[in-house]
Amino acid sequence: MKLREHLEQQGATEHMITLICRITDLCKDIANAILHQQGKAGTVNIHGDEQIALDTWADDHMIQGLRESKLVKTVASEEQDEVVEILKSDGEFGVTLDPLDGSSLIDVNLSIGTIVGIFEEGNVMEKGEKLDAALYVVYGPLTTLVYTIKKGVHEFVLNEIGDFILRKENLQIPQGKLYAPGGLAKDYLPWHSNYIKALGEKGYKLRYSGGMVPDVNQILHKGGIFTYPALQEKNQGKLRLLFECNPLSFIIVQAGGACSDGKQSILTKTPQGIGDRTPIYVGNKDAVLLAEKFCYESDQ
Ligand code: AFP
Repeated sequence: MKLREHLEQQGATEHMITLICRITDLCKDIANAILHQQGKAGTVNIHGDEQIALDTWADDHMIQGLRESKLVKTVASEEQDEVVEILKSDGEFGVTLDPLDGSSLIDVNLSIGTIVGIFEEGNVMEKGEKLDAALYVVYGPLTTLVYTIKKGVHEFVLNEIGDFILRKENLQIPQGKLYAPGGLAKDYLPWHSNYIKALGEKGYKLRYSGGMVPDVNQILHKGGIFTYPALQEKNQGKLRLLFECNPLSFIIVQAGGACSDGKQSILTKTPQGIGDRTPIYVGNKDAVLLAEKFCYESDQ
């Protein structure tokens, strides 16, 4: 089954179907562009991440494609300093974008991804729990798409003639024992170090690539926990609330998992600014609850 047919079967609105199909067509262009990626752009985004030419190209390409769709009112992109207002739009959607997450991994041939959050009412500075849809694409040995419109989590694979074909329907995160621990161990807070140690003692196996999209995708399929914690000098960690943590947490929660910043669900956090970062624990409920237990006990 092709993506559009599946979206229709899910009862998505025509505008949502058109928007998601447009976004995934843009991701196909990114998949092609990765094969011919250029060198560094010599620029840095507001988060201080060096931008390669492909980062800026992918960002421009996606924003232009959303503009032409005439369905999108606002776009917040990891590569932009502020929210982009699309004035001549007939639509109301708000879209958050991480056009090319993990781009520093391309030159060592590791998988990377695109992350998208969709709000029907246009305001991209909403809590993650207000998302109406979310999707990610993994550019790896396969190009796969995972999406939800709050009616299950579904995976598609790009075939040889450029169609996303249904691969797995109604994905539920299995109980598993993989852990993907981001950040430098020397910078961990004591309670987080104790948490990671406890996972090891429980028999969890380390699987971490440095690409959030493939790492979280692996947790969705095999179970366990992805974390990028608060650090000694960075109490909000590294990963962005709007562009990375909200859409991916939304998908994992829709697949029966859980998410937290150590104290509360990530999806309940009200964004204060486009560049907000947050500590993140996302995956099986028991592993997320264990992190919150360690965090709580550290405050006593
Ligand atoms: P880049 O986009 O700069 O490669 O960073 C990728 C990322 O934002 C996210 O995809 C990873 O989970 C995280 O950073 C890896 O960060 P560390 O390199 O500090 O582990």
